[in-house]
Amino acid sequence: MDMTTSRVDPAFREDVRRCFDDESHAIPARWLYDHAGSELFEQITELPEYYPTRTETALLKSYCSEVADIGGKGRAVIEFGSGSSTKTPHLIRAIQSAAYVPIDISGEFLAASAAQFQEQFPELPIYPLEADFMRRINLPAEVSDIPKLGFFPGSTIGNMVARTSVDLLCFMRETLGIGSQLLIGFDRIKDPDVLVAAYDDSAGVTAQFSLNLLHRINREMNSDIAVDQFRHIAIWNDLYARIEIYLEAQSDIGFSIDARHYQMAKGQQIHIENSHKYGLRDARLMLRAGGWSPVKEWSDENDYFSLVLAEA
Ligand code: AVJ
Repeated sequence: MDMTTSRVDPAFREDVRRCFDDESHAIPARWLYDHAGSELFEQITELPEYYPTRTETALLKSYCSEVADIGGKGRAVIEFGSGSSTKTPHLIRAIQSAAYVPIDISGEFLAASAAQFQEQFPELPIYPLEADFMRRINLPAEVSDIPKLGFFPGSTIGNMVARTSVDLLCFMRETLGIGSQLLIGFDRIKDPDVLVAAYDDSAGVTAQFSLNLLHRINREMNSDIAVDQFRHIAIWNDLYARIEIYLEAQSDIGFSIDARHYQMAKGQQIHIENSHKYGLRDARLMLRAGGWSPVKEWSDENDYFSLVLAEA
């Protein structure tokens, strides 16, 4: 069996082809998270410049017990984009969760972290779900009668443009049901230098994370992109309040993907990620547009990051 082509997700193939065929030169950010990408992202979360993870984790540690007090107690936690699930134990413990449903697009990564989680919580029923949460999801029947708390940390919502975020929040409301709660992280608007440094770290880990997308195309789609001919770029777009990440060709370059030939000129860019930042009122409005009522919010002393609890 030809492993290089058999593993490819048809939706990934389609998005990559579209990127080069119609010259949109954009690939959705979710394809950054194959196994290697998920591992690189874990490394990003430990970088000195990358403040979101440690700031949000500290907020969770300090305020999880309040979530329990505002009706979170005993709920099943449904985590959208669970990755390595490192923040979740605080929440599970604080609300004495009845069950845990981690949802992630990287199946291999999901299985490993679910197993690790089970060791930490031997009694907790865990139902891992390998899925792209941007498409509609059916929750396991085992949690259908348990009140739910959606958990969407990390400002993952920031990868989406506003209308996609609102669509997702609407999906989540349908999936979780009326009376559910949602605990969601929003990265805040701040000094652009701090933001750019967080997405262009001095150790070059974020660059590796971005460039892994090209390696992934090479691995999965029979292609021969010279990855070392591309450079990772992070810029702050103030009008859209977002960090934009590009891969820029450093020379005129030709490559083939799945036997189709493509050409990029020196300086041409592939747009691979947006990371939107929010004012608190932006966050509240976004939630309300998606059918969620903000209940309470917590921020760190610098207002670098906020956690918002909302109700459907
Ligand atoms: C996982 C989408 C929240 O936007 O901060 C980090 C992804 N990309 N560094 C973010 C990311 C480059 C991250 N999110």
